[in-house]
Amino acid sequence: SVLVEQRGNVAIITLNRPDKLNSFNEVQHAALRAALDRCADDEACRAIILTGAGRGFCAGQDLSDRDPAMLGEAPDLGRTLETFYNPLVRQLRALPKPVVCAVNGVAAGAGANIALACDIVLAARSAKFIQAFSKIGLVPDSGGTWFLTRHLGEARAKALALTGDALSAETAAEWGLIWRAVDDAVLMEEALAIAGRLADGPTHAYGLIKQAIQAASGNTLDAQLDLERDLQREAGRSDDYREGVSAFLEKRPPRFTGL
Ligand code: LHQ
Repeated sequence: SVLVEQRGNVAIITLNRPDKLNSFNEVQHAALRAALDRCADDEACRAIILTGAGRGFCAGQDLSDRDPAMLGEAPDLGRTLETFYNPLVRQLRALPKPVVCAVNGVAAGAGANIALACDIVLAARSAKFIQAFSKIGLVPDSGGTWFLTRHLGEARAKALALTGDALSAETAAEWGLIWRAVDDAVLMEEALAIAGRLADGPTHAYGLIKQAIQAASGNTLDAQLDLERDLQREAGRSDDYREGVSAFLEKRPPRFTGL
């Protein structure tokens, strides 16, 4: 249910249940988590692209999955989140390598919020982001209430979550929810260009940059200055820092190893 293709130092991970708009069942959860783990551990993997097969990116939970834990007499959806969705969101955020999400089509429910958990989100102009949860009597999950509120503010976050209305890729980009909307035909080309560039970059520093930016909105300036000091101390001891400065002084492009 997940395809993994290695292109140079970029791993392309494709959610692959197109007849169900790549919605998640347990098998797809396990396959995605394993693919992300493998890339985290593999020095040859220095950037990831997450995308979907077919016309959609991901429609969230597979609602046709007859798992009694989800539709029985007393379902415990909190447990489903704790077991599957929350660890996935935490894994994407903690992964010390950049994750580019190429949203190729509709991203609904948890599918939208998993996209937003990635580091750089590119979307095809035809793609839509839908907080579909309220339409089935649920609450946005997988970080949705956090990402929407942080990126958009309460007014837009609440309206999107309460109405479940679709947000176009273009508006999502204008509002600062995602990085860019691009023409459908060039989505993968653009995603590969960004991921390829990042895969040639100072991977260790990128991991630290993720940490710093993710910590920022929960920190005071004082605490953030301390964190930057600690992370910069670490970055300053990397091979790539030495290489970056040498290359600058020698007026040549750097050859980063990620170490
Ligand atoms: C689907 C799905 C789907 C199964 C399309 N499941 N088949 C966490 C904790 C525990 C439990 C609950 O959930 C969660 C997190 C969540 O993600 S809750 C939110 C779950 N997702 C949704 O509510 C979205 C449901 N889907 C839709 O509203 C529409 O399909 C969208 C707006 C995504 C796309 O609409 P269309 O482009 O018109 O496509 P479609 O509806 O015709 O779907 C195409 C096929 O995919 C269709 O199958 P069929 O056999 O009729 O061709 C759909 O049944 C199937 N599909 N989403 N989530």
